[in-house]
Amino acid sequence: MVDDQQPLVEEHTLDRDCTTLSRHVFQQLQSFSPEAQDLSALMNRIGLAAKLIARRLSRAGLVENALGFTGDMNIQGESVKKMDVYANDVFIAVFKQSGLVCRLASEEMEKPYYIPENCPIGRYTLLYDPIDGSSNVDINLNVGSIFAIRQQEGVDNGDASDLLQSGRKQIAAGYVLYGPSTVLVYSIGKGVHAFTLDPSLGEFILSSENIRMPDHGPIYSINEGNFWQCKESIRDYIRYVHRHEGYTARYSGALVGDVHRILMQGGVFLYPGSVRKPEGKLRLIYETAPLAFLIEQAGGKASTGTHNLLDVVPTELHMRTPLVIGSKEDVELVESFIGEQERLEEERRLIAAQQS
Ligand code: AHM
Ligand code: MG
Repeated sequence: MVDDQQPLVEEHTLDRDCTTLSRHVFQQLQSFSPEAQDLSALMNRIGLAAKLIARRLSRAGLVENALGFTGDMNIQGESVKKMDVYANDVFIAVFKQSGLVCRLASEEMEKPYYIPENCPIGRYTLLYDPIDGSSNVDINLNVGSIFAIRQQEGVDNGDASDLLQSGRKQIAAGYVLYGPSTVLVYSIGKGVHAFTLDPSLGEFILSSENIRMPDHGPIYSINEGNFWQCKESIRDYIRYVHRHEGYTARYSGALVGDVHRILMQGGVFLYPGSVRKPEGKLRLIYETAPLAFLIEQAGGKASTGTHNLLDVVPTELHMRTPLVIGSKEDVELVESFIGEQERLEEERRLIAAQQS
């Protein structure tokens, strides 16, 4: 009896070990169509970028020029770290000569980067934040990469204007979390799946399939150091969770880590607008929209506080949005504090941005 079952156990283990990223995409699409081939190859390349970045992070304290600042500022006016530049270049390098991606747009580049030799055939654009939470890099805490894939629409005369569309145009999105292990979470609009890098194989292997997040969780994740810069509505929300049992705070300084916790355990992450900066800090196209796509796919919700985040149409590549993301009930609780008045203010702000 036991002997009879033995091969089954091994079969199961082998099957799991063979469920690599590219195979999983084919399984999801149930075809070897050109679209499935493209998406599988795209995910495979993103996986390669993640492995290269994970390798450098794991040895950062031992190699020259891995840690610290470059001395430059990026388009956001933030000091650039050496690891930001390395990771940005890794994504470009893995997509060169891929024949898949014509344009890449990232937090670290003012304008999209074109790979002209791919453009006649490669109709995809990669949007990415190469190192999210880079303040954690020099102290060996978790960081991430965020990515989204969009299909190019129409002719691009060099202004990439077709990128200025809502997050609903994303065909795939995800993130890589560089923590105690390296985890890649992705969705192509068919659920959310997590892969763990098996260093002995050098492969991302499926570790959780069809992740569904709870409708409510105990975590609230916000930089409370900004309490007095927050609008009164957000201060009221923070007071509410302080006064009610069942809430606990977690904030790592890296969005990917905080959102991953919420994806797995439920709760809410907020980076709201402040009185002085109503647009908040996080960028729409390569930070908040990809995460919103993923969290919706897992049964959660993402909002600016007043509007569904996936409906926001960017007015420029590096546009920022406030973010409230996580379990449905917890996001709706935050929204209930924000209310009608701020919803109207937000609408006026978006219309003004579109007209300017
Ligand atoms: P980065 O991509 O430049 O690292 O900025 C984004 C990060 C997020 O990962 C994190 O949630 C947030 O900025 C932290 O900001 P703050 O230090 O203001 O709380
Ligand atoms: Mg970031």
